[in-house]
Amino acid sequence: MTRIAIIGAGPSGMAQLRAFQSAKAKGQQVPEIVCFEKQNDWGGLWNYTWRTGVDQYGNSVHGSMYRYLWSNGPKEALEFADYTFDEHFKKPIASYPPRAVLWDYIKGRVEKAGVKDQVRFNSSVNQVDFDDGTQLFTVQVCDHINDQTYTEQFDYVVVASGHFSTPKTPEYEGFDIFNGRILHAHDFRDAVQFKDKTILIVGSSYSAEDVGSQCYKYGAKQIYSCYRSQPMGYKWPKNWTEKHQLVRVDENSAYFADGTSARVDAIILCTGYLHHFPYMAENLCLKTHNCLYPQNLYQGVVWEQNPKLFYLGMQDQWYTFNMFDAQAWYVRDIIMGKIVLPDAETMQAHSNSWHLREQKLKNSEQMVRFQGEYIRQLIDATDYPSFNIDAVNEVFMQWKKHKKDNIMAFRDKTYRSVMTGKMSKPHHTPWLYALDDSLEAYLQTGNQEQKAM
Ligand code: FAD
Ligand code: NA7
Repeated sequence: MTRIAIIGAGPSGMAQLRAFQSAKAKGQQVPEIVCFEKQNDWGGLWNYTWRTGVDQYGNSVHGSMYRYLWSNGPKEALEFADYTFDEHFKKPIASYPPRAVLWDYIKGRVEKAGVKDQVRFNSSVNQVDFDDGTQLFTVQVCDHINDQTYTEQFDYVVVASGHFSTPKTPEYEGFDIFNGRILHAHDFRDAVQFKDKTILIVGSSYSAEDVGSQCYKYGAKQIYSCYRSQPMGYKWPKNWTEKHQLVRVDENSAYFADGTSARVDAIILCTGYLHHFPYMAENLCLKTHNCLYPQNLYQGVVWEQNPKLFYLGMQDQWYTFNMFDAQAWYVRDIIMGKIVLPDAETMQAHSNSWHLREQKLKNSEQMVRFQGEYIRQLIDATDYPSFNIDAVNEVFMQWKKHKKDNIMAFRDKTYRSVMTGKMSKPHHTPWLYALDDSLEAYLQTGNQEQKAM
């Protein structure tokens, strides 16, 4: 029987499991699937861990999410087309759920599908090689429960190990003598630790914006953020100042390109992540940065040099869960022979044309529409339930506007579900005052007066 290895049981790996299960539910013969997950549960980044550095087995900690993380985009933009929020929660919920609520949602679909027995938890993939003679992949795995390493062979490999876990950490002059704490966003876990502190955020993208906002919400005294290329440019609260590029630090202060300086207690590097696949043989290893159309991946998923290998979710992400679905259904249909791939030259020409188009995108609106179009053509090729991509693009446009209007209140806005046509309900407590991020607190009804910790 054809065997498939999926590496990682985060949202992308879970989408792949669900894609095959949906074909099986329609009476189709599906291959044998083994999903390897190094953590002890599924959900990927959404499966929160307090750990930083290395985990209990000596592996690098995968988690980059923190306590109090709420969705940074509306749930209406990421909703599964085959499993709506209404189906899962049985009641309307607001548009920006906390991490635990989204984790519950993504787990709900695959629990319903009954695919958990295909996942080997506490199992890290250490090495993947391909044999040209046998046309098989050899996957070496460490089973951490039994502390044993073994190998198995597979016809296809789907890499779904994410790309927001290996921090990109620039070095600035003086970091080695700075008296305060320096950490990367990957190791940021609890904003309460920065209460009454003056912090410097380096970077100007999603992590910078959200880690800074968390610290503001939980009582940081003063926030400075500094940018390399573009300021974030939101209307920040009075105690948040955006600075030019960081030049150097000394024992207690940071110095910026515009000649100003500031005393700071801690520096949080929100400087992005590396695509890092240390377990892949060199000729199978994707090398890219955080962009919308990584090179060498036909249709954003097929490893052109060996189309038995696939990568899911490697793009920079406006769209997330439903994009992983579109990709997973597409990969499933290649493996099941329903989609026939063109020759290598045609695949490369196709990828290059998308790559060149990406270079010409000028603003976030064009980027959203570009990613929407990419997803649309994947969905059109499979039986994944079709949905109105233009309407989702418009949800993103509203979201951008709401952030521009008020960066500390955009999470109080509501949006219409493209999947059900229903408007979401406002949350019982404005985001800024909702200090408990638990699923229970979020789902309870009535206005909650929550006290700062
Ligand atoms: P991941 O979620 O990273 O899952 C990969 C899985 O692979 C993990 O379970 C990991 O343990 C496993 N794995 C890795 N290496 C191995 C190995 N060698 N062997 C076995 N298993 C392995 N998206 C949104 O839609 N909304 C948000 O609000 C949002 N906020 C975010 C906030 C932060 C701080 C970050 C970092 C990302 C955020 N994202 C958000 C984007 C996020 O990337 C996606 O939502 C999603 O988690 C990606 O799913 P994935 O399965 O591709 O990767
Ligand atoms: P991103 O979106 O890749 O952004 C990285 C940011 O870091 C971006 O502003 C970069 O500025 C900045 N950067 C990178 N290197 C440096 C150096 N050397 N000095 C200063 N600034 C630097 O990563 P995020 O972590 O924000 O977001 C990743 C995901 O996490 C995202 O999907 C969210 O949902 C959460 P640049 O513009 O390149 O000059």
